[in-house]
Amino acid sequence: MTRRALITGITGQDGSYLAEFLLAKGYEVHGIKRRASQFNTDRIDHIYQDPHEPNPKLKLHYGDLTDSSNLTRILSEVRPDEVYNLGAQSHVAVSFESPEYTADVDGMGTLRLLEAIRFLGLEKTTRFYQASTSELYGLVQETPQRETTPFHPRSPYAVAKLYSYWITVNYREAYGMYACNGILFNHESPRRGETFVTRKITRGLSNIAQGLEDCLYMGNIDALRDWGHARDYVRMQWMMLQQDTAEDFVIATGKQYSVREFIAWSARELGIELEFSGSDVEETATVKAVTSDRAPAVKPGDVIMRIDPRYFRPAEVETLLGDPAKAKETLGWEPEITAQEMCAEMIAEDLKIAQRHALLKTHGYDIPVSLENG
Ligand code: NDP
Ligand code: GDR
Repeated sequence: MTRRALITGITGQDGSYLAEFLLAKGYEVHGIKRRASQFNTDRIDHIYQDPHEPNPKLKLHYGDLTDSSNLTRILSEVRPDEVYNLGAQSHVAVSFESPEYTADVDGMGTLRLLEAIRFLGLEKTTRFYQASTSELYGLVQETPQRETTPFHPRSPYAVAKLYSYWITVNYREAYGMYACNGILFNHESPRRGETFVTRKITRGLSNIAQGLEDCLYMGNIDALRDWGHARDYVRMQWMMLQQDTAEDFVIATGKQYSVREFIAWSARELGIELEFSGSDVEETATVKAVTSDRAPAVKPGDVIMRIDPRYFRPAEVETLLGDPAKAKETLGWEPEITAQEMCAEMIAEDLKIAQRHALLKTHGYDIPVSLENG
């Protein structure tokens, strides 16, 4: 029998990798996408199947995590074996600007899905994955962080996700549902949203290398993160739903780097050696040497990174480092892609985009580079 999965957030970074992964395993994949005024399916266009063809394996439904009747209807039509709740307002800084909306989608949205499953009598047959986060640890109580480390969320995003974490545990305990939390540390890829720090850096420096921008403006570059690759992490999301009993798992690499280091790696991938000087809001990164033709627009002495306090957060999560021992011991999961390899892949992709824009510009077609930043 073909297994059926429903993914909320299928148009996002993880949703797109997970959909690819499940299709390759023979699943029929259903995804919830939001109505938008422009196309918003870039990340899944390559796996989209024309609904006019016989038996398409990927089906999209309009919907929203704020709309319980819509969620109930989709669930009753699809009757999935597995639900992956990846949909969220996922930007921590934005959650300080839109706390109520973030609570509605990232907190209440999870409850709406779980209740719809229960209301339809699917609680004994449909397995549920909740996209929990290392942001739950916030002001860290123990290093490295593991499944038993106490939570101390530091943003409206993390507080909303704390509700979702516990409501998932509660439905498991109260109704015997197969429901589990993946407590995922930061994971990135060339498909990462442009305003998360790694993508902002790889995209921004690639643009600078090609003469499309002058300078990258950053927030707290002392922040320390445990970065993995999204492709490795969606594999684990699926593995968590294939066990005999539902449990919660930390998914991380066990290695930690600073945002500053990620900037230096990215620059090096472009053949730019940087020197960091100054401190706090006065810190800058200056080009020391250029060693490849990937960065024709840059020369020694150029200042290509400055600090802009607008990117500081009202409450910061300074350091995160996960301990993935349980995932390794119980499920045999280990990440295959290192943070440095991921950085190289992201630069390669963003450089291609920047080179295309630069080429068009030299031929008189000046496509504005989106300056939205986060
Ligand atoms: P993205 O921001 O790339 O994707 C979020 C997805 O949620 C998009 O498809 C988005 O749709 C959708 N979405 C947003 N609001 C709603 C809504 N109101 N109703 C329905 N769908 C909505 O996130 P990631 O793929 O990086 O992350 C996936 C999940 O994992 C998120 O829940 C995130 O909070 C969590 N997480 C992510 C980590 C990471 O490092 N990436 C780490 C830990 C947890 P649209 O495309 O229309 O905007
Ligand atoms: P995070 O990711 O908040 O950890 O949440 P993000 O990449 O936004 O920030 C990581 C760290 O970098 C610092 N930083 C900046 N961040 C952004 N976005 N822009 C900047 O200019 C900048 N300068 C420094 C941040 O302050 C922070 O310390 C991500 C999201 O995917 C969540 O959905 C997920 O739950 C967590 O990862 C785990």
